[in-house]
Amino acid sequence: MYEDLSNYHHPVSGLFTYPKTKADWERYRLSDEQIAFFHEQGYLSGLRMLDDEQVEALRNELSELVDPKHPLNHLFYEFYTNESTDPGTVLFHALGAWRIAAGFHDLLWHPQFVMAASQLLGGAVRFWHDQLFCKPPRHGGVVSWHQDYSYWRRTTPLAHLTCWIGLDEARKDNGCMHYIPGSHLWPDLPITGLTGNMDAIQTVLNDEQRAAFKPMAIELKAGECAFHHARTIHGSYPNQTERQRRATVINVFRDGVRSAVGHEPVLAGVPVIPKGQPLGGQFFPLLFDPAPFHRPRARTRLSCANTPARTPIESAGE
Ligand SMILES: O=C(O)CCC(=O)C(=O)O
Repeated sequence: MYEDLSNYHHPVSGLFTYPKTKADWERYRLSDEQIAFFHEQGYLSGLRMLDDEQVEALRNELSELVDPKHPLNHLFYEFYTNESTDPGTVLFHALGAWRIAAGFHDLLWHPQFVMAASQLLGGAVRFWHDQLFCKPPRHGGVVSWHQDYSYWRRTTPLAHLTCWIGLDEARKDNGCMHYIPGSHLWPDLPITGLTGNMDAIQTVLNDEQRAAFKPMAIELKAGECAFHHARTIHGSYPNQTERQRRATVINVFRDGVRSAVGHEPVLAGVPVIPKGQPLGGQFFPLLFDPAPFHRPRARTRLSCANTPARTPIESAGE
């Protein structure tokens, strides 16, 4: 059955299990040291998100999604079978898999993801969009150094977070992610391109930033993830191996982020949100609200306050 899964603001498959009690939730909580590391360095890597079976299920869904003839391909906000500007390399990149495939949809409510995101953002977590980044063997293209927020200025204020999840083991030789530690404290930089010339960003850095530009390779096993701040400079080198390098990315923001544009949609194909209005409704579900965890008197309701309920979609006016 094919339908737009953005109509469901709760999990629709049995791929993941969701905590039922407060104690169940606690096991996903990041430590104070992990949170401090994120705020100092602008990233946090090495958390296990998916088991082998879940990785396999998402790979299977991905193998259908990459086909431009998929019956729901029109639901992608953006879809590039090859976004590379270098004709010798390939970078598959698409936004919107959550609307089409149940596993990628349900991943948004993954307890490890929402708990960590809420701690790193310091509040309730609202969905922005997802992304798929795939580099085929031998000629997988680069993702050039960039800050995510350069591409997201149509939403404000900056309270955004990215989670990169490996669907293959990612090593230096097949194009793993790299971060520039500390660059989340730098100002906003202009867009210098997402593909093609890896080092185009160098043209907009000052001498101090160039001196501090020390890439950190983030090698991860399949199913592990890394979070980064929306100003953290990141990129990935080509895949020159015989192995694939596939990844899915979830982008979220703290609830309350508003539209900064009134004349165009914040994402291709979604209705225009008036300037100044908080994002919400069908395309921007609230994924997790930590407030119940901080209300000492609500103990009986605490236990299942964040268990994704099988309820109809949130009202458009939320
Ligand atoms: O997967 C990649 O290589 C790049 C991902 C990326 O740019 C991102 O997660 O923001």
